[in-house]
Amino acid sequence: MQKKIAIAAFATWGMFVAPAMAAGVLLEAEANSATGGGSFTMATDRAATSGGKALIGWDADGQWIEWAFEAPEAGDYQITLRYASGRGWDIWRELKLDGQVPGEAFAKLTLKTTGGWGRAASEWQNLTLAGANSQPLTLKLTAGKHVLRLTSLGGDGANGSANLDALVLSSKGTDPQTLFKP
Ligand SMILES: [Ca+2]
Repeated sequence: MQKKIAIAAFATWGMFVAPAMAAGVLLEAEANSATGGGSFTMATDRAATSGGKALIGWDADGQWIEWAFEAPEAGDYQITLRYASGRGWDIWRELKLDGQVPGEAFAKLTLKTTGGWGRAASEWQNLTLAGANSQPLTLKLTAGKHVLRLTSLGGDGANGSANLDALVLSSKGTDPQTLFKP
């Protein structure tokens, strides 16, 4: 299931003051807690996947993946998707946190083509979700249990097909790239 990762934890000791702990959560596509609205396949033949596996066949409008996870600490978390799409058009996803769209920008997220389906490492993209002002979108999480769901809204073409490797939630000061497990 989900892995909680503490990148750096410093104990207060003697006269030394602890820096803030940087933290994040790795949600592997293949280690979801539920899926629906279509049929995913777990692939082990794709290049450079986190955990060695990815979910392919995210093809249908309304098809969704959900993760139950625990936030290690309260705070604002950025969201980074590792995905592949060989479609020649924009594809769209909706993000829900605990059953609600947590802000207008999450109602319709636009993902660009990555030029393939992840058979080559270069066909995967690690995309940190950003708003219209190019600033990273953040989820305000309390410490403890949450549920995150991504749903396909199709795309600007025949469908919104994509493959998903993993998703990372990272608190400020944590490089999301360090949380994937290549
Ligand atoms: Ca994976």
